[in-house]
Amino acid sequence: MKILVTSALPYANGEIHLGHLAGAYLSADIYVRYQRLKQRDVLHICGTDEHGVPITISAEQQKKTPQQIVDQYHGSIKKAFADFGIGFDNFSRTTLPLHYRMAQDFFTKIYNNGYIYPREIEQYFCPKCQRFLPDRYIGGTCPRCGSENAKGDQCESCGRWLEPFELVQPRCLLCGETPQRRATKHWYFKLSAFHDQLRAWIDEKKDWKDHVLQFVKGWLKEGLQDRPITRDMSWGVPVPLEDAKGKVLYVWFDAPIGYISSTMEWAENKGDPDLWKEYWQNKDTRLVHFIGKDNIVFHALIWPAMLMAYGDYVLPTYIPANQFLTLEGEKLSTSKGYAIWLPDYLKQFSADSLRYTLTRNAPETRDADFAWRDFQAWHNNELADVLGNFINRTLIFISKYYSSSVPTASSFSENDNRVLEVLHKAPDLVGERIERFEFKSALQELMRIAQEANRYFDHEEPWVTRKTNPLICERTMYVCMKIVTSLSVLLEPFLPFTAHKIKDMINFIPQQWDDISSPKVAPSIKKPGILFEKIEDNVIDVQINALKKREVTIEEFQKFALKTAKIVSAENIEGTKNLIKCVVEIGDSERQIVAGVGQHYKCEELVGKTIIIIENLKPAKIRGVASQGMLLAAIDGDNVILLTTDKPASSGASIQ
Ligand code: B3M
Ligand code: ZN
Repeated sequence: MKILVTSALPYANGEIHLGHLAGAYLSADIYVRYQRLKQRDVLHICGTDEHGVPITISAEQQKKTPQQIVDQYHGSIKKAFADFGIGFDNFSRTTLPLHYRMAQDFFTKIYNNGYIYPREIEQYFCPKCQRFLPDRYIGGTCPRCGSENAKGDQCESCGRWLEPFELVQPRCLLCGETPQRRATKHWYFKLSAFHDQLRAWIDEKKDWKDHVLQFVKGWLKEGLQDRPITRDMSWGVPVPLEDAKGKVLYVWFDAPIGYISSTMEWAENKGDPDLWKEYWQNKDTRLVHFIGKDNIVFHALIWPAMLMAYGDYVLPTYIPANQFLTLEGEKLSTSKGYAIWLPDYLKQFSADSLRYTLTRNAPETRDADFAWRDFQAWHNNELADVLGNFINRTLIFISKYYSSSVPTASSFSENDNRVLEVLHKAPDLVGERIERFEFKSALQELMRIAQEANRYFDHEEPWVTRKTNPLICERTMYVCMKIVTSLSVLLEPFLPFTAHKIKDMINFIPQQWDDISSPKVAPSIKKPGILFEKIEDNVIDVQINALKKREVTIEEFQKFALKTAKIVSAENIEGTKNLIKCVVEIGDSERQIVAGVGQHYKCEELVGKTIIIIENLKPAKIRGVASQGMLLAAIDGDNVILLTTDKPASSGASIQ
C-alpha cells in the first residue's frame, strides 16, 4: 500500500499563520512522520497556490506584479514550513510549466469526455478599468443586512454568500465606478452529472469525521449545480481552447491538480519521471487530503468529480478536515493584521512548543482557541515540568552517579513490570489514534506515559536506593532509560526537534515505531541539556500586547495610497456640528470626502488648501453622505490641525 498525503496549497500572497497550521499542516506532518516510523511508503506533497483573485488583489494592493508577489511568498512560506519542522517530500508551485501542462490536460480530457460545456452569461464589467470584474472586485450594499461593505461573493458583516448582481449600488473596487452588465462566454463543469456517483462514493465513507460527512451530504441533498471553471483574467492558466482568448482556468480548478503536478515534479527530481503514476493511478493508494474546513466542498465534491470525469485516478480515501482556530477568542483576520505569523513566532519561541499547543488543543471536531496564557501554561507545566523533568532527572542521575554509563538489569519488580507493560502497549495505543486522525488524544496518551514515568521515579526513590540497595537503583534507572528511549520515538511525530535532541543525548540506537514496545537502550549517554526553558510572564505579556497593537511592515504601510489633494469646495453637512463635505482634486480627478473638522475649521478656510489624504480607503457613508477617502490631521489635545505640505505641491502627488 502507498500513502499519498497532501496538505492544502497555501495561497502565495501572505505568510503562514497559526490558523493555517492548525487547519492542515501540523496534522498532516504528524500523520506522515508516524507513517514513516511505521516504515510505510508515504509521500507528503504540497506547494503554493499561485493563481486566483487573492494573488491579483495582493499584487494591486502592494503595487507589484502577481509574479513578484508569488515569487516572494513562495520562498518565505517554504522556509517557514521547514523551520517549523513540516517535512514535505515536494513543495512545488502552480506557476510551473509542468503544472500548466497538467491543468490544461485535465481541462482538455474532461472537455473531450463531455463534462465541460460553454455558456453565455452576463457579468459585471468596469467601463473605466476596461475589464471584467471578479466577484471580489465588486463592492456594494448587502441586500440582506444593508452593510455598505459587502463584496460580490460575500457580505462579511452578516456572512451571507452573494452573487454580484444581488448587490445594491454595485461599484468597482479598483476605481469606484459603477460597473455594467456585459455578455461573456464561460465554460462550465458538469458537476450535476456526478451526483449519484458522488453519493455512492461518500456513502462508503463510514469512518470520516462527522462534520465533514454532514457538510458533504448537505450539499448533495440540495442538488449539485454546474460550476463555471473559467474566468476573464490574465493571471492564471490559459484555457486551452481556440475561442477562449483572454480567459484562464478558475483557480479552484487548477489548484488541486497542483497535487498531481507537485508529485510529478518530485518524480522528475528523483530521476524516475513516471514514478508519480504509482501513487496517483494505483487503486491501492490511500490518498489523504489534509485541509481546513473552508475547503471541504472543493476537496470532497468538486475535486473527486473532476477525478471521476477524467478517469484513471485514485479518489480521496480520507479528508480529515479540521475546524477553525480562533485567536484569544476572536476570529483571525489577515486583512486586519489579527494573526500570529509563523516567521514572527519562530523568532522568539521554539517550533515544538507551538506544535504541542496546537495539537493539544487541535480544532479536530470543533473550533478551538489559541490563547497565549494557555501556551505559556502548557509549555511550563506540561512540557517543562512533566516531560522535560522526567527526561532531565533520569539523564542527570545517570550522568552523576553512573558516570554516564547506563545500568542494566535482568529481573524486575512488579512495579517495574507495570511500567514496562505501559511501554509495551504505547506504540499501538498512540498509533491507533493517529491512524484515526485523533492527534489530540494521541498526544494525551503520550503525555500520560510521561506522567506515569514521573510517578514511577518518585515511587522508586532512586536517590535513596542508590545508598540502601544499589541493585534496585540500577534496575530503576534502566527502566527509566527504556522509557526515555521509547518517548524519543513516540514524540517524534509531534515534537520532532525535541525527539531529535533526546535521541542525541541518549546515543539512540536506530529503532522504528514498532520496535519500541521493548526498546533497546544504548550503553551510555551524553551530557544532558535542558529541553524546555520556562517562559516568563513578561515575555507573554509582550505578545498579548502586540496582538492589541500590531507593528506594521513596510508592505502593509505601502497598502495605503497617501496623496496630496486640493480642497475645491467645502460645505457643512446639515444636521451635524462637525462634519464637512469636501470635494478634493487629486491630479485630474475629483472626489468627495467627509471630514470631521467642522469645529476647528470654517468651510471658507478649507477651500484652496493642499492637504494629505488616504486615497484608497474603502468608500463609506457617513450620516448618509458618501465619502471616498480620509484626510489626515494631527490631534493635539483638543485641537485638530490639518496636515498640509511644507512647500506648495500639486495635487495627486504620492506620499512615501
Ligand atoms: N489555496 C485555499 C486556502 O489556502 C486554497 C487551497 C487550495 S488546495 C488545492 O485556503
Ligand atoms: Zn473600475
